[in-house]
Amino acid sequence: MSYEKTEQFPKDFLWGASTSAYQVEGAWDEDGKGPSVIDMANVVAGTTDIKVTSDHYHHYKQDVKLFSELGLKAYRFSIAWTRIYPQGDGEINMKGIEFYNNLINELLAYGIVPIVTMYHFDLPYALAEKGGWSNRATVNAFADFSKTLFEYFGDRVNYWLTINEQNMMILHGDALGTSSCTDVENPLQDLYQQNHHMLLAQAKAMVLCHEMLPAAKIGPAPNISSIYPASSKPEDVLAANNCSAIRNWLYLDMAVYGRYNNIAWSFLKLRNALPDIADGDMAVMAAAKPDFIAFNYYSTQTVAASTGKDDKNSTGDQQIVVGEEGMYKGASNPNLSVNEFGWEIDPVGFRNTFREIYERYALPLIVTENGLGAFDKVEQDGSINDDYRIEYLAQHIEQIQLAVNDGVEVFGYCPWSAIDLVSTHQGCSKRYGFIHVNRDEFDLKDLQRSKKKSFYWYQDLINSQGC
Ligand code: BGP
Repeated sequence: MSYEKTEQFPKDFLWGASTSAYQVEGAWDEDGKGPSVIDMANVVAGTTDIKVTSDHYHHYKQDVKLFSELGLKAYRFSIAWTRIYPQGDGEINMKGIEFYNNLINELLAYGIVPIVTMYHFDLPYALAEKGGWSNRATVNAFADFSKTLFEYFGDRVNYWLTINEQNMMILHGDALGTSSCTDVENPLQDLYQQNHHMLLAQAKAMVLCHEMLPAAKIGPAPNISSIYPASSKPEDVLAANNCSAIRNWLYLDMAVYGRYNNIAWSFLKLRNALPDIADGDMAVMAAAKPDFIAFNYYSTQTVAASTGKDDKNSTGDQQIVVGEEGMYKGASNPNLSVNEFGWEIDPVGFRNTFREIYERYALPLIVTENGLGAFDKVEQDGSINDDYRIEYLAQHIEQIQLAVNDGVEVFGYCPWSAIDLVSTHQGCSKRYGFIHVNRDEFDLKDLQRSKKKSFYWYQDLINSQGC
């Protein structure tokens, strides 16, 4: 469907940008912060650790000032659970509360709306040592943590995201450093038990949020991609349907409708991997109602019919499909180009993804990640001409506008990332930001901030309301 005249973005559209705590803050053990699973994970050879990252913890005032210059209407960031509860539960670390109070106040002083992710991969290590998400006690620890966030920040934060990319943590835990408990008898069952506990924790947080903060809005934040069949063979189409269920709808069907997706459930049953569901769990899931759906999108994915055991080939990358025997296997899409890291680029697929989510759930949507990782080059005069990033973002924003014309309710766009930070497993040379941070993989240099070409481009775009 093409339109002769496209509708404008809504006036109050939240033009934003994103980061996450462990990737941007640094100060990994300062002011009482406890270690998270990410802090304790092995660093990928040849890449930096995450002790300093972009040192946003000490530069937040300067960074927020730059965000304001950029024209951001919203800033999506995460709260490090271990700054608030160094051990995951127990005593609150008031220094952690102070940091986020300061950050939120700074944002509000510039008129920037804070959008807070409660948990972005960084489970407290102390909880992981007690079984992590396999242990039901973590559900209550998360619910208590969420209550504390609502108590301390709920007077100023109106947008809450529960868990970042729960689906990627389940499907790509190795790549993200979030896997745990692999030495159990039935690893797949354990994985989906963890998944069940996270879904329950999310549901409890949504219920609490609505009880405690009637004016606030809360939603899940999975990574959602339209899944294409590798060909029009019915078996490939079926495989795409399987993959959508296991990768996408399992998470959103539970968040929105409070029920397990039937295809995902049948898959788990077949594999003897059904989670134990305690009395009352499904009632909590059913009572929890998100106000919106946030989703991260980098590309679509393509799959073909399964050909057996070898389907499950992990590439150690969260954007590449890991196959499931009997269900689907990853395939490349010859119609798409790829970025420097092999991620396919599919702006039209973005529009498809919007349509699919909205048709299925009819809830307002916000994009909480989308962007291009690249090796940026600083020129002699200090400029960074990231035209490739501008092109990527422009093509994707055009498709959001078309989705809006298709009748999809979209209220915000927060590309990844506001400022350069450390990638999930590829160090800090893979950059995403509008703002450059002067450091290398192993040389912290002066961490000076500078504006890339994309900074000025996004500034203009926000000024002209996306035109
Ligand atoms: C998402 C994560 C982010 C971010 C992004 C880019 O999966 O939510 O934390 O890192 O992917 O991925 P990467 O850093 O691997 O390039």
